Amino acid sequence: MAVLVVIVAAAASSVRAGSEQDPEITDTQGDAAIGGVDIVKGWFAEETQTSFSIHLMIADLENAVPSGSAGNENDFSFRAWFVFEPTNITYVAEASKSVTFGEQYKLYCVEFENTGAPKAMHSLADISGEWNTSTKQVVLTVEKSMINVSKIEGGTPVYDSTKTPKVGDRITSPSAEGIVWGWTGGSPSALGKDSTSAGEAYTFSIASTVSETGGFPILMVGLIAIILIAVIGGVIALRIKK
Ligand SMILES: [Ca+2]
Repeated sequence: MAVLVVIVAAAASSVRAGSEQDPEITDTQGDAAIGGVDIVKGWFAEETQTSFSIHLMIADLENAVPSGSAGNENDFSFRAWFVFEPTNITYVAEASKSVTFGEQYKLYCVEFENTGAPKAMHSLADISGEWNTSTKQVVLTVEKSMINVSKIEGGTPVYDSTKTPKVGDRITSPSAEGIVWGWTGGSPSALGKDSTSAGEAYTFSIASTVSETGGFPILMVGLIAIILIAVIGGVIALRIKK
């Protein structure tokens, strides 16, 4: 029986998704330099065969109201950063609100300097999202087929659709940032920023080893059956010996 418990526990821990109660990203409340960007937590959830969602909870999201006029405005953006482990490519899902462009949701991949500092964000696609002041959440939904960059060569993303997330693949080191951008005469400068690099690895939990209806994985049923047969066989063999 102990063997069964160990195997079932191992199967459960290999698939994990975040939640509001168990977020991958946590940050102090009340530490933001400017109102409207105080990140408190973030989590990766609602995973299906083809997509997953990133939730960022902002304590004072109701204060994230763009102001000013075109060419001289304060805009807000929230970014969730994560690394897709098999390719080591860093992605950014971004929600932004601005006077000029309104509400926008985008996915980028990130190019780094040799020093490890971010060099450029390459725009990959528009994504769907929600900016909800009543739940204090910004939700970004990423299609897995968009996570298809294998490397960045000469400043250009190189696509390889075989590199999209598969069973057991991981996204690691998730982090988040909230930014207020000041645009004066077309040149942006960061007015205020709240960010956290805290995070845990998140394992993609899709596909055939996990039933879509939440049923028991067929592989696990097979394993347990084999163990039961072995145990029963052992007991019978011992009795015959006696
Ligand atoms: Ca904070």
